[in-house]
Amino acid sequence: MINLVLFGPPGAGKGTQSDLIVEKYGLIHISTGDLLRAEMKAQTDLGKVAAAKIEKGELVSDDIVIGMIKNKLAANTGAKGFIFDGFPRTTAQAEALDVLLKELNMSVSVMLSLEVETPELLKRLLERGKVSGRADDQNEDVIMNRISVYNASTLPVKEYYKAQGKQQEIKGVGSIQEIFQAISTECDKSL
Ligand code: B4P
Repeated sequence: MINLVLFGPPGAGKGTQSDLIVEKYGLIHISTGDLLRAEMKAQTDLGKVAAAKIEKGELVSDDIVIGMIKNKLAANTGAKGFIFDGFPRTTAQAEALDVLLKELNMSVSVMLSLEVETPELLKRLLERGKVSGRADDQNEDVIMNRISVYNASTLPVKEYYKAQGKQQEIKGVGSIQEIFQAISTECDKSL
């Protein structure tokens, strides 16, 4: 059983690396960004609330995302483990994840933090915006706000896992395979 938190600023490569990790380790991938975009596409009430935040580059409320995680965990009992992509993004979310996992006799195994500087993040997201159709990737002001929100509200999550001795930094610049190799080395230690 391995429960991995994949952490990093917007555009650090979380989604990209998650796909490779799922393929190698057979974990269940939970991306709060993907879950929120699915709600937006289906135009649910939750999706409409999320869209108002995401369009501005702000975080969706803790209650909403914690509820989504709870549902995903309940729907996947018997999994070999989970990869949490883009969650937790606040200390309150990190605390809630610990409680939810404890109820299931599980815990976070390791938190891997992808390290990438702001100019590279901006470049990657604007590039993705040209092909993804994601409105939040097409506007430089929105991207910069996402990075500011990351620095103010999400970076403290690193300290939360550091205090638990679970945080590991991974250089997020280089080829996708090189970065995956570094991630695999850390995952193997937790197996
Ligand atoms: P997310 O979907 O999590 O989006 P993201 O952090 O912006 O980026 P993502 O993780 O998908 O990008 P990646 O690094 O893989 O969140 C979207 C929004 O939803 C948030 O802004 C927030 O409003 C809301 N939300 C989500 N979770 C929430 C939570 N827990 N609480 C509150 N709100 C929440 O890749 C980026 C690009 O870089 C790709 O195009 C990729 O091809 C490229 N790339 C990857 N690796 C590369 C490499 N090594 N070299 C060059 N390019 C690379």
